[in-house]
Amino acid sequence: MRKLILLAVFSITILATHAQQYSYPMREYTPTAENLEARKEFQDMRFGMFIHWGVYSILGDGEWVMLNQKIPFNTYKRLADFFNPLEFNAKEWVQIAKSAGMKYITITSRHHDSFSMFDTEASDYNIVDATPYGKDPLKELAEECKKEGIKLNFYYSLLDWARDDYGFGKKIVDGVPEDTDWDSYIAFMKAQLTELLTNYGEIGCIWFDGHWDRKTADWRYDEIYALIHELSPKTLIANNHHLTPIPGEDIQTFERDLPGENKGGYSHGVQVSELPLESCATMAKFWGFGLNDKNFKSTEAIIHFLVKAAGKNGNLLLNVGPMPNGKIQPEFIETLKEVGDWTSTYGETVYGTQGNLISSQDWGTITAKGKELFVHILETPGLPYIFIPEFNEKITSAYSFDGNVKVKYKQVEEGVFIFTEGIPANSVDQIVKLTIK
Ligand code: FHN
Repeated sequence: MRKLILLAVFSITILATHAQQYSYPMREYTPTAENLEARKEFQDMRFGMFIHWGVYSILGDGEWVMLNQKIPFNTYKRLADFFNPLEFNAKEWVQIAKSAGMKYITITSRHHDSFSMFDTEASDYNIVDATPYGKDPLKELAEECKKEGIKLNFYYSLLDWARDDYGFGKKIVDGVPEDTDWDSYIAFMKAQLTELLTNYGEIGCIWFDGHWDRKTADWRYDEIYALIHELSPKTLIANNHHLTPIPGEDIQTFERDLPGENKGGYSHGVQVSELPLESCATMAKFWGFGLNDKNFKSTEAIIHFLVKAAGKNGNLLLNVGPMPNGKIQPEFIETLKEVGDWTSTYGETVYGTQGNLISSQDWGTITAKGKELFVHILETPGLPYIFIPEFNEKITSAYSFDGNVKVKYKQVEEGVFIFTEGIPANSVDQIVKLTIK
């Protein structure tokens, strides 16, 4: 009996954790026509570059180094004195992203360590005022992105490990951290967001992170989201809070996971919404530069992630953590070049496509553009065919991706068999083009 009661309590706790949502009133949100248009553009892009860059890169131990190595902020903040990324070249970064087939860049404007990577009046702890570098790399990046037709988005941390008005670690009472000036912190964020949305041209998205540090706080999203949508109606709002979206948001994020999955452990009980979806992932272990981080993902793994995300109607935001000198490490450049070789040939099977045609299959997934379907065979099944379950559309033709080989198929009530014999070998992704009626 005792066991049963414990089990019941445990299950209720789990359910309660799963069901945890933002519990403060939010204004009703009706996106404008231009916002809806921007969402569509965002979805069509499918592939973006995430950039985690800050003073932490100097220590080469990821972006959480201050907390992980228990470095007091007063010591940590001196890193700014040696941050002089003279080799930063926005042109180079944008070319790396572009030639990988990435269509947008999302860069950390301020991470949890409180350091602003842009010229801001709201805090002295920023790259222009506190470093020997003394320049604003986001300005350069914004100009270069505009020139090259790459959308620029800003990551913005809600969590701040250093500011008194945030009061990291303080208890939350009635939505507010004890003994802090929460109003001042909210005003600070609004001031920075206003700068980010007025000084850098058109910004595709503000990508919030850190909510999970204070699940019961009143983040005043009603005010913050309204400010963003008023200042720039086209700018989309994403919040990596690991919850089902809150009214006012335009994108749903999934960290180290595909939509609807929870392999990364951040998406417990999260419902997949109707909003544009985006999965973010690292190329090694850390987001910020890791000198000894050799857990590199293979080119194939990255392509599979991109294809599977598209198959679930989502984007992939793939991260690089540039080095303290401003360069992207050669291992990442090499892999991204290989990814670019793939996207330059097969990109049309992910950009501007629709997903969610079938449930996840061991062999791969399907993406679609109108009446044209791309069957991505990512794992060869060891059988002369793959089976697409619950597929009732009438197929009128089936060809290998290059159009040279007619592919055999058989439609039955339960789905369709695609016979793989004769399809050109491709160890990464064998693509079959189906046309449906
Ligand atoms: O703590 C951050 C982490 O440093 C990184 O920025 C990732 C990116 O999704 N988000 C947080 C963890 O959820």
